Parts: sequence; C-alpha cells; structure tokens
Amino acid sequence: MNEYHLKYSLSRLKFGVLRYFDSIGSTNDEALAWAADGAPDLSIVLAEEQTSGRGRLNRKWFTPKGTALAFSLILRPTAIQRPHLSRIVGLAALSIIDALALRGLDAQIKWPNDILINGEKVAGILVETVWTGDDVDAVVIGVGVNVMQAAVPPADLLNFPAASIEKTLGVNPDSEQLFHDILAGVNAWLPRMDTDAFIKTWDKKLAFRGQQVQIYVEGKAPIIGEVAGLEADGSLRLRDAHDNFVIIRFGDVSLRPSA
Ligand code: BT5
Repeated sequence: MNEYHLKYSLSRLKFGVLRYFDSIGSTNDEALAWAADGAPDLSIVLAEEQTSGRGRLNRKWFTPKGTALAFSLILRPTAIQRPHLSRIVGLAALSIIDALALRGLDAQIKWPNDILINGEKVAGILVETVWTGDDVDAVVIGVGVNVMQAAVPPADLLNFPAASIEKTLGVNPDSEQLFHDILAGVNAWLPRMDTDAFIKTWDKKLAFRGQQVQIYVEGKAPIIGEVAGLEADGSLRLRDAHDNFVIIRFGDVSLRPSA
C-alpha cells in the first residue's frame, strides 16, 4: 500500500487521523497508547507488517509484510454508544463481512471474534478498552485480515483452520480497496449500533447455527450446546441437551464445532 494514495482513497469517509507504518510491533499497542494520549475519534493505526501482532490472551497473530490487512481503529464512544459497547465486536464483524460480500464472498462469524469463509478463518478481531477510572475512555478495535495466502501461518501454529481471501477468490484482492470498504462499513453501521436491525443482521451471520458446538473457558469443563442465536448484548445463546438456553457471555472463550 502507498500511504498517500491510501489517504486519498479514504477522503470521502469519516475517520480521525491515520498513522501508517511499514512495520510495527502491534497496531493495537500503538492505538492503545495513542488513545490514552488523546487520539481523535475514529483514528486509525495501519501497518504493512506486525512483528508482535496479538490475538486474545496474548496469543500470536501473524502479519508477514505486505500480505495482510492489519489495523486498529480508535473509537471514543458517545452517550448513545456507551450502553452498547459489547456490540463493538459485531460492528467490526459486520463491516468485514459486508466488504467481503462486495467481492462475492459469503463469510460467517465464529462467535465471538473470528470471520470464516468456507469454515476457515480469514480474519480475527481484538477489541480492547482504555479506561479512565470506571469510565471507558476509548475502545480499540484491532482487525487482521489474511489477504494473501502467505499471511496464513503454518498449520502447526494454528488452533483452527485458516485461509486467505486470495485462496478463496483465486486472485489477490486490492488491500487498499478492501480497507476502504471495511471503513465504509464502520461508517454505515456505527450510527445503527443501538438498533434491533444491527443485532438481527449480526445474528444472521453466525456460523454453526443449529449445530452442536463446544465452548471452552480456561480451567472449566466445556459447555456443549446448539448455536441458537444472539442476546441483545451480543452474548451467545446455546440450546443444551435438556432444551434449556445457556447464555455465553463475552470473555476469553473459544468455540469449536463438535466432532
Ligand atoms: C484473534 O485472536 O483472532 C484476534 C486477532 C486480531 C489481530 C489484529 S491485527 C491488528 C491488531 N493488532 C494486533 O496486535 N492484533 C490486532 P484469537 O481468537 O485469540 O486467535 C489467535 C489464534 O489465531 C492464534 O493462536 C493462532 O492459532 C491463530 N492465528 C494467528 N495468526 C493467524 C492468521 N494470520 N490467520 C489465521 N489464524 C491465525
């Protein structure tokens, strides 16, 4: 990507300030520090390469140079958005899914934070919060998308099958345009984050609906149930073997389809 060209291509969209890096440790780390230091709303940190990209629980996220989209978006929640902060992962997911749909790709959400195409992970989302006392000062939405197949780590380093847009489309998509389209999605969904339509659309995109899955929380026995849908706050609703609903709250949980 070319920084000047990128900024020009985004000129019709709403965002704060864009910081572009050839190489960085983690865009989320940079964005968290910048958010604490007064970054304007909707500012972006974008990098061609991450040398210590992070997933949840400090798992590694691979971003080899020039193969992937890696960015972090800083959101300063308004009074209307504040009651819906748990929906922010959905905001990112729907924005990515819409951008993929523009390329003819039908993606689903492996709740809570993975984007799948044909059952393989092509993107991951990491939402982190900057607090001032008890108040949320900013939310950082980190997004990694495997654009080229070279972004996908070797299978032995993966905890779930992964793929890239290049593999699925058979051609290498334009990362700049992809980023533009994801940001356009954020612009479109953000004002609607408090609506029922937002939850319904997010809900429709869940992977494994009606299928049995297992939910892993570190140190606990797995929870087994069928994916039934989302609660209003974006929590996952499972139907257990006794036909009771079990609500899985956000947190460091992993979902796997039952064998
Ligand atoms: C995620 O975590 O999926 C969130 C990934 C967020 C990455 C973005 S990139 C921009 C921003 N800056 C950062 O430092 N991070 C964010 P999790 O669900 O914990 O999945 C992590 C797991 O995915 C790892 O343990 C690997 O097994 C696997 N993985 C690592 N790199 C991958 C890749 N490029 N594609 C698919 N899977 C990968």
